Amino acid sequence: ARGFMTATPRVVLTVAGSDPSGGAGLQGDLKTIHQHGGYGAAVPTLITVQNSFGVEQVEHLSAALVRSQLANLLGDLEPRAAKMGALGSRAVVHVLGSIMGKTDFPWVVDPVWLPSRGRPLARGDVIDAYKETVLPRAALVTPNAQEAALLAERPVRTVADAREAALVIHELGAAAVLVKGGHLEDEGRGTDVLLVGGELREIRPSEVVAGQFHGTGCALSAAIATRLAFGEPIPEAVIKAKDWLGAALREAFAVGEDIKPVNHLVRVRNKP
Ligand code: PXL
Repeated sequence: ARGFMTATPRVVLTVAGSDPSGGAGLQGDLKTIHQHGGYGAAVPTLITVQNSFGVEQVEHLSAALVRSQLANLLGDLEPRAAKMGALGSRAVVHVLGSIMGKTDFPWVVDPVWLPSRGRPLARGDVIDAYKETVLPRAALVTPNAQEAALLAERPVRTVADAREAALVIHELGAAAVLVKGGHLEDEGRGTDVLLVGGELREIRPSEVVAGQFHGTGCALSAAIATRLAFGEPIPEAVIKAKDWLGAALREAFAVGEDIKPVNHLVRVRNKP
């Protein structure tokens, strides 16, 4: 008789919005997780109407529906790591905070409130809700300069500002903080600041890829989460995810007529 191999993959969960254009959100995350060797599981929080020109419309799922999806899933599957992207409302942020408190795997929190173009992905005052419930339970939070400024309540224009903001966000309870430098001014552009284990370091890109791309932040946080699922420590996971993202931008896909999505299919050179 023929035997069957039973492989147990590393499950990586994404809790995010739907981007039907496939570059960002759930769709982009699943591709990223898969490309890094993880088994992607996905809980949608909101539905966008979107193409390469931006977000046209946003419809939020109820907090109760997000809660049942998560409770049902986590009663069965056992993720090794998770990431959260757009949550959309205070009520959903609170649901995530309470679920995180009952899990023992690391959560990468990508605070997504505004898309690069189009309608806001969050309504009402979600920032305080993040501070109260989600940040204190995050293994890593990955704001860009604008999001870091909102969390830290100070301007973030230079690498020095990003370092200060990372310290403030760590004080808010996030175990580790990555302030992404893609929108910093001048020579700071592309330099990320990572605060982990009480140590601040700057991570320079091997090359700054000019242009605007879709799905960049989502791809980075999903790649980091998948690396954490394989047991990689945060600094290595961040550095290697960023290397992969650089290649994914250099070889961005020509899909749609306007902003190009990152190339999730680019080879991962240092698979976790
Ligand atoms: O880029 C952030 C982002 C995250 N999640 C969803 C999005 C976007 C940007 O458009 O649509 C669902």
